[in-house]
Amino acid sequence: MSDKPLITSMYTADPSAHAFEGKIYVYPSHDRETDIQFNDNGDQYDMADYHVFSMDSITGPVTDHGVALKMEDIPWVSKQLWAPDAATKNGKYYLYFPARDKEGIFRIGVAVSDVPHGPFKPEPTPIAGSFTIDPASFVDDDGEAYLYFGGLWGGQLQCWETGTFDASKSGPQEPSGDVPALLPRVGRLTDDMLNFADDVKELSIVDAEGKPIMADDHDRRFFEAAWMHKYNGKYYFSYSTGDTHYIVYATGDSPLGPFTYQGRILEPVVGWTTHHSIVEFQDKWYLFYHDSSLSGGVSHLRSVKAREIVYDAEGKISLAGSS
Ligand code: FUB
Repeated sequence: MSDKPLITSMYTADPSAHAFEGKIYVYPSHDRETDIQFNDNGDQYDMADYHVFSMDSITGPVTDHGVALKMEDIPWVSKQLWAPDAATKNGKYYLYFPARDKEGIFRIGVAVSDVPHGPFKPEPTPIAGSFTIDPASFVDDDGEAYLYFGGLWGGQLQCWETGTFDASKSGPQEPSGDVPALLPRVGRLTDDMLNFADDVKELSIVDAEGKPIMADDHDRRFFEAAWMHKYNGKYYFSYSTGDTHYIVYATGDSPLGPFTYQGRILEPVVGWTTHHSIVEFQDKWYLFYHDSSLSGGVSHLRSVKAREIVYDAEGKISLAGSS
């Protein structure tokens, strides 16, 4: 497979890829130019709509299905349509997306369509009990659906340590020292996919000795870009380490964890952010990710790419052709 961007007609990032109806559908962020000052709060990531893309084959042409959802149509949103994901259940398609509400607090919304490419009709309010960014949906083989989410710094996860929003912790800050790292969150979804079925929980990530990954362990602690997939009966939770720029993963026996850290999938790419998804299509597995090479390294102008991944006999992941 080539290392070229899949889409060159616009900047796209945070690709959530799914095999729906015999095709690959990609649900990315739609990056755009902005004159907003760059900062570590991510204000320059000022996206206003989503396009959906599909491919009949991993090397085939990419179809742009046009605007699937835009900010003006979502009553509760003030700005920043960040990394989305999609799911299907009960014959319908659901687009989950984070955005700032009118108070500037990130919440997660859901929008519904009869077809995988949309357009999607947004619910009038964010999902009750939702907060922070980067929703990743996962429908298990038994039909139970889950939403994983969370993101540090601009993503505001550190503002929710006490359970209510603490604005004084906004911006590029997080716990440090001899304390466990902040954890991503998971919520079980109701059968209609529009609400959390019960309280959102922390998703435990531990090392090989069963000890929590610590706050100062920036090579391994969760930062953002949650993703869940299942391979050979095991649950794989993968994520970005943010300021150390790795995509890493942990495995477990339940979609609710605990998860044991396993290793890296992707080394740092051109640009600050790294964000991915993992999907099986036509008996092969692919990592969708982004980098900023097409824009010459501008961190908020990214492009989606794909690489094949393989598993060894123990279920460890590596990029195809890398070992
Ligand atoms: O695209 C905006 C933000 O950048 C995403 O929500 C993060 O995961 C990072 O990729």
